[in-house]
Amino acid sequence: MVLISAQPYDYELPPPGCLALIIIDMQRDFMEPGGFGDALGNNVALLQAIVPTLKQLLDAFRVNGLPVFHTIECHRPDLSDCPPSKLNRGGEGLKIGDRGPMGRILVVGEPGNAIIPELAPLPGETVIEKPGKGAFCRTNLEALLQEKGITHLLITGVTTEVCVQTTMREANDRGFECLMVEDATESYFPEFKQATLEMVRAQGGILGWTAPAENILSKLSKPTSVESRT
Ligand code: TIU
Repeated sequence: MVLISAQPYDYELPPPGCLALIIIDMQRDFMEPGGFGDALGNNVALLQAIVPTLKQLLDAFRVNGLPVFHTIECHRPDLSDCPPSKLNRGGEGLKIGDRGPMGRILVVGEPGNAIIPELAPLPGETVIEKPGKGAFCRTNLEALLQEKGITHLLITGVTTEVCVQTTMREANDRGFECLMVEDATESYFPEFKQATLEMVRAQGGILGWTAPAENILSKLSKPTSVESRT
């Protein structure tokens, strides 16, 4: 049994192949000036802190041949998948579908909608295009995970209290054992990130577990995985 030191208690790793890395919305629209996050009035520079850690996790999954799922928050060019309740939110800045310096905000295929180059998906890695905050809303993510026999999810990406937490709640309700990686998720609001981590692991892990990436990386070394596969 491989245990990861986590809060509120150790997280037991499933057999190899049953654990997936979920990377939520590490796209230019949230990470760079001129995108959706910026248009909402946020300091996007705050999100950069997690990129090296997330890259380490991604590399570890790739080296061990473990499943990785990326998501992007996006809408069709005609915005038919963007309800008015979402389209009309926000402040004075650019709205979804408006043209900004990185193309149309949150529209699929536009330069700003791309995942940042450091974490760009490799051929064969699944990219889930999601119109909502949660990755299970109007996507085939649940079917894909079930098809592959995945039961455990490491949840990472941005922003902690919006798309990351929504996805973790959706996954938890669907029976997945979820761990939010503390230093591989970030928010425009440090206090919201902290509160999210605390609410996830409160009440005996009401939504799942949290742990720093190092606790996972130290248990994902290639020899361990190869050994347990044989
Ligand atoms: N605004 C904000 O914090 N987040 C989003 O709109 N989407 C995601 O979290 N990806």
